[in-house]
Amino acid sequence: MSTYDDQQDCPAWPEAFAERYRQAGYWREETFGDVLREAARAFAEREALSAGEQRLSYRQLDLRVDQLASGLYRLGLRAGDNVVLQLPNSAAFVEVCFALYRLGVRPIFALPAHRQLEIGRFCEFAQARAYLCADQDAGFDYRAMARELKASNPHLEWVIVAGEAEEFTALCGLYDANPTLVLPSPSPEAVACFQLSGGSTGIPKLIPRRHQEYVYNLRASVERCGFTSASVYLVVLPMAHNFPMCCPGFIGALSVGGRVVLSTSPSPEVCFELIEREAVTHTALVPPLALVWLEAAQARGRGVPQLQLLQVGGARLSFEAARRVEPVLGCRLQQVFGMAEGLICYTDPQDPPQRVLHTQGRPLSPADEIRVVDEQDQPVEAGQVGQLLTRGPYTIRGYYRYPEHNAQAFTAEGFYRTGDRVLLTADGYLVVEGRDKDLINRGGEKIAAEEVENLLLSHPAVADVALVAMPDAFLGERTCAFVIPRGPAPRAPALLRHLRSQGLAAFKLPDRFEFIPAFPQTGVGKVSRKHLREAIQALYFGDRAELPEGSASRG
Ligand code: OOB
Repeated sequence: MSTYDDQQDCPAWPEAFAERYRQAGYWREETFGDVLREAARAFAEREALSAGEQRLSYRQLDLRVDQLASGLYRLGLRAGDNVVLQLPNSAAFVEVCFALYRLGVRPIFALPAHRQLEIGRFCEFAQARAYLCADQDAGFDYRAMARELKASNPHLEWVIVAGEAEEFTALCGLYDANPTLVLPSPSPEAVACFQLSGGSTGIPKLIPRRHQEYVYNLRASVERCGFTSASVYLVVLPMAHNFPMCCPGFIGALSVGGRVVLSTSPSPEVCFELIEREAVTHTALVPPLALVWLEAAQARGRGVPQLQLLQVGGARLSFEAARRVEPVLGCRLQQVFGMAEGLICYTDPQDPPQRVLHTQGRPLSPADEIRVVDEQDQPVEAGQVGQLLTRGPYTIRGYYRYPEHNAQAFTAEGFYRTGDRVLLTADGYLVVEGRDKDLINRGGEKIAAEEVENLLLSHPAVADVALVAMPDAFLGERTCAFVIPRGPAPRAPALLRHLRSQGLAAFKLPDRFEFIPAFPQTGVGKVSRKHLREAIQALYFGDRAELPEGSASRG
């Protein structure tokens, strides 16, 4: 029963590990489709979801999911097909997500901010048969993008649109009134979906998450975070992301009969009102949003005491901000250090303040294996900072269709090289100290330096470029592109136009450009990103002496 039929594309756990995880009761014969079905049986008439005016009971949600699964099957989608899903936070997202889970059709969870370049790559790389999007959102028309995608991706058979579909397939027309088809359920071992890796080198790194391990991630998170049928979870972050989806997120709340409330905006004005009106008990934010909420609560002289637990993760939360959460917002703080590849660490709601404020939590599962190592993969001394390697019952063993990268990203023993620099405390908590990977964490949004560099290099006036992080009080990090011009320095707006015209998501556009004649080098002649980071840091703190002439910022 442990045959992974897609092992070639999606490396899975060796049988000895799979057996261990099953024996321990971590992996059960359960899919996401079953999770909703079970909740719908137990909590039929309770409210499952509220999105604006729309309210759905568990029974209604479960039925709509079946109706949609039936319609998607009728359309021609089959188990094992890949589709790119790009919807804003909405009831439609929840229904599509579970309908695909029930069918065994595998969504690639794109973010609403992704544009032509990213979506095109996902479609092409995964040979997606369908692209599911909104008509428009936040001033962007996804149908216009879909037209170009369709023209350049021969595998893309359907564009399914929530809202005004124009020439495409309307999502609302796919709900079969009488879903009589008995659809085959996917195996619990099958890939449920693809999460996205923060980094991308041009080839998207898709993270295959399988039903039983991801459901384990979900159920264990529910337990650790104390979600019950009385919990009310507010979705603020894009719901396609692992954090608000399964840690424990909206699916966690639904799995135990809780209520899910969707917000149309992450702003404190909108969210505070929802928290008060809907008696929200749990939500999840990235650090910059937590800062905005703190400022707003302070200004109005009132927190949101209905909230029992505020989860903050995705990037490092400063001690100063962490310290203010409880007194200013009136709720408990939980730090969450996680990654779409698997490992999730939480501080415990019951932990003493020192742990909650100073650490990023301890691993979710007793079977999570943690190693903190030096450059030679040797364990560092206890309490020292090193690179974090991890292996466990819900951490992937490889990316989708990427064997050459997997050989570097995982050790021979199957440990994932997280690229994070951490310290492990004597009581098993992790403190995130920094990062080794060439990835910039812009307030929780991850940007692979190489991806942006490659696009800038294709501009005729750019001879060479290095993208580095510069410190930022609000986002933690912003991006600075150091450019060696070919001839006279180009202007920053021209470079930004060049990036936009290639369809790059806006959050990846450099915040600042610096034009320099040459890069500082390391001992072996490589570009010293460390020196560049130091140079921009010096500028940031007002010391211009170290920087060469000629700079311009995105403004
Ligand atoms: C979450 O997932 P990803 O895949 O978007 O990003 C993972 C990376 C980590 O490797 C680390 O570099 C950084 O984001 N990170 C943190 C952090 N949480 C994530 N760095 C410092 N402190 C933290 N608390 O970001 C994610 C997935 C599930 C739950 C929460 C976050």
